[in-house]
Amino acid sequence: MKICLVGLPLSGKSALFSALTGLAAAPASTKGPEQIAVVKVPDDRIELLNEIFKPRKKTPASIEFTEIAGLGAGEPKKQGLSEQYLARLRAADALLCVVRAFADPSLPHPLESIDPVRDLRALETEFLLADLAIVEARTEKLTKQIAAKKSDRDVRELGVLGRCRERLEAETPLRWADLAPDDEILLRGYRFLTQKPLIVAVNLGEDEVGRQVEALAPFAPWAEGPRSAVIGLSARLEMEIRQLPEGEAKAFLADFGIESPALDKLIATSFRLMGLASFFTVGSDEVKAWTIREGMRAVQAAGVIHSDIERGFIRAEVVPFEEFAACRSLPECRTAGALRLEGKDYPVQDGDIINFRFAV
Ligand SMILES: Nc1nc2c(ncn2[C@@H]2O[C@H](COP(=O)(O)OP(=O)(O)OP(=O)(O)O)[C@@H](O)[C@H]2O)c(=O)[nH]1
Ligand SMILES: [Mg+2]
Repeated sequence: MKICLVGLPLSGKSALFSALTGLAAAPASTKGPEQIAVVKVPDDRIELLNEIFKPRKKTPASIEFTEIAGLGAGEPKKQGLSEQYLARLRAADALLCVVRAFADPSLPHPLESIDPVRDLRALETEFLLADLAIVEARTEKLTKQIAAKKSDRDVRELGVLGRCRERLEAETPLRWADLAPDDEILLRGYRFLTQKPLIVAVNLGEDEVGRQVEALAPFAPWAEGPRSAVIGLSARLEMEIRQLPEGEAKAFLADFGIESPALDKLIATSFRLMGLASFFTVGSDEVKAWTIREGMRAVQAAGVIHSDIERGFIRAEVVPFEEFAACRSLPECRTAGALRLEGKDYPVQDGDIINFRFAV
């Protein structure tokens, strides 16, 4: 799962990215104009499983963050985003928009004043226009196709695109457009930017991070809207925290009136917004979090581990996490009746501990 960092120049993307790479499971790699970091998803549950099973190996879930080279200063105003830039954004599963709220007279803002809501709107407008361009091109093509040879599927798609156009023209991002689930599925192939989950990282000044309520109030629509979230942080502080020895971080945070680093929350929020969930496999060899889409069926979840387990699926032995945490061992769970046998169609729940029975 990939999250792409976007933002105006000097908004703090690289600072945030280095904070994230400080947490990376694998070293950050640089591939041409983009840098990639694979970041572990913080999860108390896997820590508890680790404590109980004392496995040789612990594997938490991870997600990938990419920073792509910044937008040119005047770019959003002039000719829109380049096709190459857009293609990179479209490949992402979610967007992390970094907007600058910190003031620093030595760093000129590309739009000359500090106004993070304006910056966010400017970026969203670019995304809306990019989506609208796709809708228009496809509508034209479908209209011709239907005139030549009418098919139900094409007619339906044209209808959905019409609804998208209405929303986009009213400046409603598609993630907030309240489309029917069937419409959403039909649209997936387009990889619309405004349909992707959006995390807004408001890069606050060091003097503001301790009292965020006021600074974040203007972001209420993003905080409240479906599939979007807002997180206030100081990218510079987050980066500095990663470089401190464990014991010193708390005191450092306290100096700025913050309890805990924002990065854990950012990663966990991203994971949730993308509609992801974890199930666990446990044992003395390895305790591992597997990433699935929320509500995935047991047989599909088995396939995430190995296609053989999916093919030869017999049943899943499932213990919900809370019940495991109470019993603290699988035999205890069995005795307590907390271990259930589930079939192929069981919708896996976040936190389930699963042992798949299979035969190939
Ligand atoms: N005061 C302050 N400065 C910051 C903060 N975050 C970043 N900066 C500074 O802002 C400048 C730009 O930060 P970057 O992280 O390089 O910004 P960027 O978005 O990656 O910029 P481009 O890659 O050029 O688009 C650097 O000098 C940072 O040290 C912050 O939270 N507070
Ligand atoms: Mg940068």
